[in-house]
Amino acid sequence: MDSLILDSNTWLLVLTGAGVSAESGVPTFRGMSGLWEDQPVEAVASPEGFRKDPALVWRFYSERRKAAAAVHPNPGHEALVAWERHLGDRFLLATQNVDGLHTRAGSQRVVEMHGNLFKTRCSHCERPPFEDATVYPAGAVPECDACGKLLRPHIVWFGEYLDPADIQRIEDFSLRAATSGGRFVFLAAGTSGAVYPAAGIVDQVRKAGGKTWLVNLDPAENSNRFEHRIVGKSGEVLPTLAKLA
Ligand code: BJW
Ligand code: ZN
Repeated sequence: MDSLILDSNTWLLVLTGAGVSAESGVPTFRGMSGLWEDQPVEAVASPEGFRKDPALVWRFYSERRKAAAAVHPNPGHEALVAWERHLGDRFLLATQNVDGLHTRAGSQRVVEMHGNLFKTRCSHCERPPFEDATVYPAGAVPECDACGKLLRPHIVWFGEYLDPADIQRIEDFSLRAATSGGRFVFLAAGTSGAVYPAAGIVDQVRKAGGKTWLVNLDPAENSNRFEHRIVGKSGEVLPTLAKLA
């Protein structure tokens, strides 16, 4: 297996997906065949789904809050913490995962591109997102203290824009990495490469002259765009992949 050298010249951007949390016991989207209770995930993870049946959407997210609160980070999460300690500001972790496990493991330089399961925001007013681990009872839909309209999970659903500040952070890091005179490396782990804009980062990094690595259990939809591909579980591969120099 090739080794990933992380030395004082290296800038590392990591992208993680649901596969990285799989060994903690969080089901992946592909693993669920894109279904929840026999309906497509889009029915409960889209603005249309929320407009149609907000109680159903809150039941989906309440169940996932409960499940995510009961699991723990795995060796894959821990390896990323060690890499970050070694590289400091030359490290950035962009995650599509909303379970908060990277932060719980100790990662600090994290961009949660698709939001966070343990945050809620108003569907209507400008009240900022707030911490909320409440598991709402079936049928309940919480309302905003400020405007009385419906609260919603702080999640980026299909067809919604990612927070421009999050995109900017990834782009700024990539620009600094590419112009640093050092070695720019991108590693994606546990992601099917099917959802954009995350699945397109590999192309941007290659254009900027970066090296690209993929660690995934199955072939990803964008596999052939990576130079180095390692098939395996992130909790087994990541802890031994890097040589910290
Ligand atoms: C292991 C493992 C182990 C298992 N170790 N590996 C460009 C082209 C085409 C379409 C678009 C485009 N740009 C935007 C779009 C539209 C859309 C999109 O991408 N659609 C595609 C389906 C084609 N994107 C959007 O709507 C995004 N918004 C946007 O771009 O706004 C502007 C815009 C709007 C409309 C049109 C055009 C532009 C928003 C995307 C938000 C995604 N949200 C979700 C659901 C909500 C979160 C939640 O409730 O949790 O986020 S979708 C779902 O997929 C979730 C995930 O974060 C995301 C990615 O999934 P991920 O992480 O890759 O998981 P899986 O399950 O798919 O794969 C797991 C992988 O791990 C597998 O490969 C396994 O093999 C592997 N694995 N165990 C290592 N132990
Ligand atoms: Zn409000």
